[in-house]
Amino acid sequence: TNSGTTQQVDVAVVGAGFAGLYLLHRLRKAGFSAVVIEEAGDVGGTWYWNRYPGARCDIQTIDYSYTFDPELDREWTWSEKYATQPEILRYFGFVADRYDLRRDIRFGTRVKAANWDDAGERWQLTTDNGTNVSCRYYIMATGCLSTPKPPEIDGVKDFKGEIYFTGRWPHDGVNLAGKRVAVIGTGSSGIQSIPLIAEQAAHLTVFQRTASFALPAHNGPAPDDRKTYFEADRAAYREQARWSLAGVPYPQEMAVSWQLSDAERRERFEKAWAAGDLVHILTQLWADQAADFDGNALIGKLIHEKIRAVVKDPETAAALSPNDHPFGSKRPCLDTNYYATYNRPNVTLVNLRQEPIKAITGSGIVTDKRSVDLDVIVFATGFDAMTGAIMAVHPITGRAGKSLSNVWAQGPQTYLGLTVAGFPNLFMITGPGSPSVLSNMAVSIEQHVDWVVDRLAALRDAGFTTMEATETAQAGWAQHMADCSMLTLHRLANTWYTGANVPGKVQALMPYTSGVGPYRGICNEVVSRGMLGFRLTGPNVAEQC
Ligand code: NA7
Repeated sequence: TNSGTTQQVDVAVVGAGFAGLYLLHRLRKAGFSAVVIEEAGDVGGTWYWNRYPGARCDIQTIDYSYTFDPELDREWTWSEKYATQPEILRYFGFVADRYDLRRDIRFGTRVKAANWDDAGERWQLTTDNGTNVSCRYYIMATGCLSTPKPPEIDGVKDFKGEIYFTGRWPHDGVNLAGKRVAVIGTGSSGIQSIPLIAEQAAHLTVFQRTASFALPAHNGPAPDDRKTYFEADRAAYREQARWSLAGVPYPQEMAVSWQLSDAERRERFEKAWAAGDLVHILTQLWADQAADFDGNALIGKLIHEKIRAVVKDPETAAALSPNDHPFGSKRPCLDTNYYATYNRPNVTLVNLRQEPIKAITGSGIVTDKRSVDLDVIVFATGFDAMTGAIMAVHPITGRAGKSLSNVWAQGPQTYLGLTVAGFPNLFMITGPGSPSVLSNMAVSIEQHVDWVVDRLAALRDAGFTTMEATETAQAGWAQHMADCSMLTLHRLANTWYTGANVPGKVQALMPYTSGVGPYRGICNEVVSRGMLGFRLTGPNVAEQC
């Protein structure tokens, strides 16, 4: 309902991507009125914005799908092992149509401020186009990699040519034919786009700060072994994914590296290289690959060999071979022709470790050693990950006038990655503290959405009106997060997982590192133990702790 210029709903959601669409569907089915507020012109989230050449999913699309409705699962078949961005965007359009979701989504709208009204027990949202929103529950479905990082390089404004960000690629494409192009950044976005940009451009100069580990995607039809496994019993396959480490059904590897001979290790590695699957190579080589420095270092050496075998110029091969972080501690990439692209005569790699960028000028990029004239600069420089979209986009003010950016000044604090003490009835999907970016997002998103909507329905049915994490529970989660992260190698790399990619950002390992299955077990236990760690209140019920 609308009162004046304020829309009254039970639940407001920000974001109409993978999470927001499923939230809207589940909220409606649970009997809540809901509105989704979305800045973009249509559904799709990440896949709406990231339209750069070569943009693809790098979790197999058989696994990167909604699973909540077996009929939907049957109605949609992906054309490839790794779908392209346009196909994934079509999928979200299909889902939005199938469940008639668009009528409750306000496109082209931003939330400018969100304030908790303690007396009314509601969130009051100010939007940038007229109607404000008053809601009992406020849910951030804003994604983990949604806010592009500013370029942080002097002189960007002086550049007279064209500038593009992979994460905000123009919808009608970019003509790079015959142009002198630079790509800055060699994470997933750079590695996916560089081979295609090289085919179009007159000359491509890649500016690399940290080399990423990349392995060939071997894209094509979905592999037979996986398809057979999936088709044999779809429900069992999905259930196994839900209780797995990374949200893709693979068994726990038991053999540790030193139990295997060189030949056995090489055989496993070659199999992983041929599989072209990140989750396979990140979990199936040997049991100590992600926890033990020496067990891990064996993988780096094997990948360096692969790079040397493809890249003809030894200096370029050496620069492309990561030697400053353990394999998997920074997100590895899947590529199609990435390393081979450096054998093209029209491609140059600039190693910023040896010659940092001094400035961008009117005509190009100047490093300590050279000056490169350019028509186009592409920033594939990443995102203010995990907290950016929640914190930077608008002020969120909770109980007692406390703002989330102040509360998180020393790093994000959450309970289960879903809630924050002092912010009643606020939820985050794939927030910091959730396994999200270390998993198949599809599995994490569905689990978070189900858990949140189930709680809201249970609260309503029991007469509660607010739900808030206690400080004690939140401190406990921080301790548990820290304990888990000491068991992995993620803490040894400067990455967007730790906030290191954004100058001035507080350093903390943001995702939960022990996997989606154990995480799901904890969330279930919180419920079975009477909402352990949450304070619930309501007009007709005594306060519970
Ligand atoms: P990433 O993975 O954060 O990659 C960004 C890249 O840009 C990375 O190589 C950075 O080097 C580089 N970068 C960032 N800022 C600069 C500056 N100022 N100068 C030079 N180089 C810079 O983002 P992506 O978009 O590629 O991928 C994001 C995720 O999307 C990916 O992990 C998948 O989950 C899908 P650095 O490593 O910081 O030295």
